Amino acid sequence: DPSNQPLQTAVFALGCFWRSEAAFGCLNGVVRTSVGYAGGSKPNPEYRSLGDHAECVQVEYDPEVIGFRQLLEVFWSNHDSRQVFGQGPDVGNQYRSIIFTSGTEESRLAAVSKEREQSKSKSSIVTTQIQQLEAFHPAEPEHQKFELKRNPFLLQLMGNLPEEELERSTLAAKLNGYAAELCPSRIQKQIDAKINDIIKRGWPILREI
Ligand code: MHO
Repeated sequence: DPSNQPLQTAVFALGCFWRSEAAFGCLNGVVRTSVGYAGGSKPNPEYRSLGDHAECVQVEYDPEVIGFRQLLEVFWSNHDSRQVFGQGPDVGNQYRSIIFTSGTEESRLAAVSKEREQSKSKSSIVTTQIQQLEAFHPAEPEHQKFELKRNPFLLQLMGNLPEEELERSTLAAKLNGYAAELCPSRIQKQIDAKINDIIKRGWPILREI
């Protein structure tokens, strides 16, 4: 791990989890991402029967590099929190907007950020819920790093890692965001340059960005 600090974990629901995972994966300080279900009570949720859960991303991050506050900014800027019935074409309770917290400080930061978001416009209501995280249920492998898996070129560039390695890899989290074009443009360009360089040098395997 990049520093000696223990990693911290945050979970957010903001629409389809393929996109959510991509949006957080490319941030510096994010070490691992995974998608899953949380916010409901159904035991053993699955994609086609997730019950009352929401689609979520779990973000493991290095608190020396990125903080919960910055993750909240990424949360707000990557979905429309005023949509009652989901995001765009994705309609339903499973796409609702939730900030999961652990402890009073995170709850306070979440509440402050929600008030700030609401104050930007009074003409519609921010629907985002703030909940203490109870359980995060990891989703099926085919939903993990979904955007990256749609890109055989990038998978090959990483040396076609086995599933378990792909799920735990920081590089895979980054490239998943890159594949979806959801990295901040500075990072998107950095990765472009790095990939071009690798290709020019004759296809060694990409191990880090
Ligand atoms: N409309 C999306 C939803 C996927 S998201 C993981 C689809 O292509 O099925 O819910």
